[in-house]
Amino acid sequence: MTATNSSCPVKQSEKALEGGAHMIQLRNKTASGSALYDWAVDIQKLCRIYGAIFIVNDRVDIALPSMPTVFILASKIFQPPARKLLGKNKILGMSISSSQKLKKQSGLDVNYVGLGHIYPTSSKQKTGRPLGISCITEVSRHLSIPVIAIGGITASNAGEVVRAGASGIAVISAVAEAPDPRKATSELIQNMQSCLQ
Ligand code: TZP
Repeated sequence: MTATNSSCPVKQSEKALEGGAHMIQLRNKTASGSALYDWAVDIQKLCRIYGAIFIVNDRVDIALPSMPTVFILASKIFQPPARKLLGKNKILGMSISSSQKLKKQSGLDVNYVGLGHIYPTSSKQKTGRPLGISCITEVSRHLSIPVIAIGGITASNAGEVVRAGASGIAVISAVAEAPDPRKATSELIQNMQSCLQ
């Protein structure tokens, strides 16, 4: 999964999709609702062309109503209220920043968990100590839903992340800051896949 928070998220998404990204997450905490909505419409069109999944971070209002298959990564909106808002055909993910927090969630009614940050990252403003890959193994052992590893993931550590039990990775810097985002995406995917063979 590639997350995009750049000033031109549509172009960035297109490059990542060309490189083989399976999911695009629109993650922007400052843009206006109308800008976000326009980006969401354009990125979702691209995702349809490439057969990829489109996720909107937290913003249920943007993800609704004209986007029937949008997936949501929710860190603040929790089920069941979020579930009601989203309707039946939406898929809900939840961000988890430690295995302790996971244990506190009773009746976890989400479709996947975003776990991070695994390594040091500059993409999150408030970051404590990185969780490290052992946390991926611990959390994925407790869950029967996919665990998506987040934070500081690069082509050189993507393999160990997958070997530790992650079903996928979510990346910003390694793609957005790469000289060639398409190539960077495809290297990340290759390195993950070679660890699964
Ligand atoms: N959500 C999706 S990716 C991400 C978050 C919070 C952080 C990505 O960190 P990095 O180190 O830029 O890949």
